[in-house]
Amino acid sequence: MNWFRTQSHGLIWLIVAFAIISCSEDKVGELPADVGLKDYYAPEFLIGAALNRRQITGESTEQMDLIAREYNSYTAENDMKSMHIHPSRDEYNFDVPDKLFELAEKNGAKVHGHTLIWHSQLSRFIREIEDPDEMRQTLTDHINTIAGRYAGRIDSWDVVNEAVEGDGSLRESVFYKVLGEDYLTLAFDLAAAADPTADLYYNDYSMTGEAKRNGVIRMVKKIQENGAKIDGIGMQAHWHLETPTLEEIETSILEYAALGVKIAITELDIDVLPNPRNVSGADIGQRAELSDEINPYKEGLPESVNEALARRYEDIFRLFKKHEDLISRVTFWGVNDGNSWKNNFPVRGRTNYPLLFDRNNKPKKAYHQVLQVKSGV
Ligand code: 9MR
Repeated sequence: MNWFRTQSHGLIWLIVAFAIISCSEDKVGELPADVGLKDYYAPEFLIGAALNRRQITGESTEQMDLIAREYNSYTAENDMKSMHIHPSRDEYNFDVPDKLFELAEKNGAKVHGHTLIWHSQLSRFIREIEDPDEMRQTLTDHINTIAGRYAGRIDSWDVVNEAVEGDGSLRESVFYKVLGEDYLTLAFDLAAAADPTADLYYNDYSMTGEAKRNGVIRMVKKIQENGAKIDGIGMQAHWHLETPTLEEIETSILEYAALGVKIAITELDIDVLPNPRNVSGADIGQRAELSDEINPYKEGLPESVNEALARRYEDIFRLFKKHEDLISRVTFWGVNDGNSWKNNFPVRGRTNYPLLFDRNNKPKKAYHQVLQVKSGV
C-alpha cells in the first residue's frame, strides 16, 4: 500500500513537472488537458469547488472538462441542503446528489457533503417543529437516511453549519430553541453512527473575528468533552481584497487547529466590489440596494483590480501552503465568475469577479498566481 502510494505520488509529480516545464506565464490558457490546480496541490491539500445543479448534471457542457481537470473535491452548492434533499417528512430527493457522486467517481474526485444541520434553506416541516422528542426523531431520521445512503462513498460532511453568531453566542435556530445546545453533540453522534468513515466538520463564516472564534472554540470543546467525534472545522472564506488580514487568517487557522482538528478552507471567494455597510461573511439577512456606485465594473474588470485580486489569491495560498500540515482542503465557492452567488450578495444584480475563472471559463491572472505559488514558474 505504502509502495503504491509512493509510486502514485511519484507519477503525479512527473505529470506536474512536465506541466511546469511546458507552461510559461503567457501560456496559462493552454495547460495540458488533464493537469490542473488539484495536481499541483496534491501533496498539500484537496482543491474543491461548489457545483451548481447544471454542473452536477453535466448540462454545463462547456465547463465539464475544466471541473474534471481542476478539482478533486466536489460539494453541491445547494442540492444537499435540507429544503432540496428532504423537503417533507417522508420525501427525499436523491436524484441530483446521486449524480454528484457519479460525476465525482467518474472523475476520481471526492465528495464533501453540505450540509446536514443548518437553520437556512431548511425544510418547512423541520422549521415548524416545537416538540423536543419530535425534533430528536426528525434529526435522527434525517441524518441516518442521508449520511447512511452515502456512507463509505463520501469523504466528509458539514454536520452543522453556521451555529454561532458574530458575538460568539449560539444562534437561536429552531434546533437550539427546541433542544438547547445538546442538538450539536446529537448531530455529530448521529453522523458518526451513520457513517463511521466520513470526516465530520463544523462549518461557519466570519471565522476570523475574535469574538466569533472564541465562541466556536468554546462550542467545539464542549462537543469534544461530550465525547462526540468531530474531525474538522471549516472556515468559510467569503473574503474581500483587504479583509480579513493574513494575520487574522493565520491566527484563526492556528487557534482552531489547536483543538486537534483538521482545518478546511471552505467556500473561498474574494469580493472585489465596494462593500456597502461593511457586510462581512455570509449573513443573507444583510442586503443593500443596487446603484452604479456600488456596481462599478459592469463592463469588465479593470487590470489594476485583476492584479490586486491575483496578489490577494497568491498571498492567501502562500499562507495555506505554509500550513499545509493543518489544512485538508481548499474549496472555491463556484467555478467561474458568472456562477458566483457574489453577483447577488449583499446587493442583487451586480457584476462581481471573485473566482479564478472568468465568465468564459478562461483562467484569470489569479489562477496563474495560485499555480505559481506551487510551480515557482
Ligand atoms: O451559494 C449558495 C446560493 O446559491 C444560495 O442561494 C444561498 C442561499 O442561502 O446559499 C449559498 O451558499 C451558502 C452556503 O450554503 C453556506 N454558507 C454561505 C453560502 C453563501 O450564502
